[in-house]
Amino acid sequence: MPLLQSWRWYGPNDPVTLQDIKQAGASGIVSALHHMPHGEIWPLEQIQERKRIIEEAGFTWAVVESVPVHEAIKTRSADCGHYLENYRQTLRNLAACGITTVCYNFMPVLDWTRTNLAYVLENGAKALYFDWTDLAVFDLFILKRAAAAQDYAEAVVAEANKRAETYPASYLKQLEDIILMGVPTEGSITLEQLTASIGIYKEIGHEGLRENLAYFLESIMDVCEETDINMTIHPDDPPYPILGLPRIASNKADLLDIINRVDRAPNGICFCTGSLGAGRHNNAVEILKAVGHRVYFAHLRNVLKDEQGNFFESDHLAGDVDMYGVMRELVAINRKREQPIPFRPDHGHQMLDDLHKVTNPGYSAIGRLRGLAELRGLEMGVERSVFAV
Ligand code: DNO
Repeated sequence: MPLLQSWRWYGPNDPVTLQDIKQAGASGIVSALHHMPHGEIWPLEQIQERKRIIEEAGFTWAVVESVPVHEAIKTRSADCGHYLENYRQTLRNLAACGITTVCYNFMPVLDWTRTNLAYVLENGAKALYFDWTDLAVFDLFILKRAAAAQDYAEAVVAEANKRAETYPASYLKQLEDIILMGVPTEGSITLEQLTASIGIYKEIGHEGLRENLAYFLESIMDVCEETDINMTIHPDDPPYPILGLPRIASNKADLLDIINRVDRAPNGICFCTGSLGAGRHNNAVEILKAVGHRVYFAHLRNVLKDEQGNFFESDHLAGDVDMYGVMRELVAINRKREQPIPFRPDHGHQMLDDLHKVTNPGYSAIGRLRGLAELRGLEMGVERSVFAV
């Protein structure tokens, strides 16, 4: 039984159509009701309708990515109980439709963060890029967070000072928009909201956030067990605290803490090689070996870091992540499963014809098609050579 080759589809408004995905050769769809405001119950009829569209096109809806966790739950504020009940009901509604793998993250306020969405590679394709100095420019000169300078190396602060003087206003505005951007179609936040949240999370702290995650998981595990839902937490991207916000899913120790603190089978992991790979001390293969028994979903992509830890998203098979090693381990884990583990080529370069199109950052068709093709070939090679199938 091979891994389930999957593809993220943002729904009927996605410029990449289900027919495009057919041509790319995926068979599982990763989708969400992105139009639903965070925290609201996903109505059964809307889930059924999305499922119908996906299945009529010949796919299975393999994973929901994501059912977002409302900030009231992450911060365990007064209305946390209300949002937990909503979350449980959304899970029940998904399970009633037979969708039982759910991805989520517990990153405070911001989801994944980049500083450049169109970093031009030598071959002319465009990639997503993260630069600590540009983050510092945002932090020091746009957000103007108190004592932000303490969080960066001196050389980074010095360079950020220089850049802030030379960057045109339009570039600074673009940087602001990129950092404040959430998931496309789910909306951005404002500088004021970000500043207020940073204050709240300062009180909560690292250990407090870990406890809030455990509380969330404890609150939903009964429903998961009753309905056969597996939850998969997405690692922090990048895997570091940023802008003074705590991060608790950044490395092997964090992931082990998450699965051991609430030691129940549905408490699983979305193994994202690109997010983890951006961490200086993270070895993706070693992490997969440690937590593989709880991996129910995988995002496969690669990154290339420089000495400062800045990184761009490189070709799927070429970068700091040993993709061969990851695939070998993933195939070994999958061979012991009753259901295939879905994986998707996570992000791809904007390339060829897509350079002339407006696409969701990271989610244009051709770059992901290339990634999927490479990963599919790698999987077959591993299967045939290592496991002699
Ligand atoms: C970025 C994605 C993330 C991911 C969420 C999961 O491309 O991998 O936005 O969907 O963090 O909740």
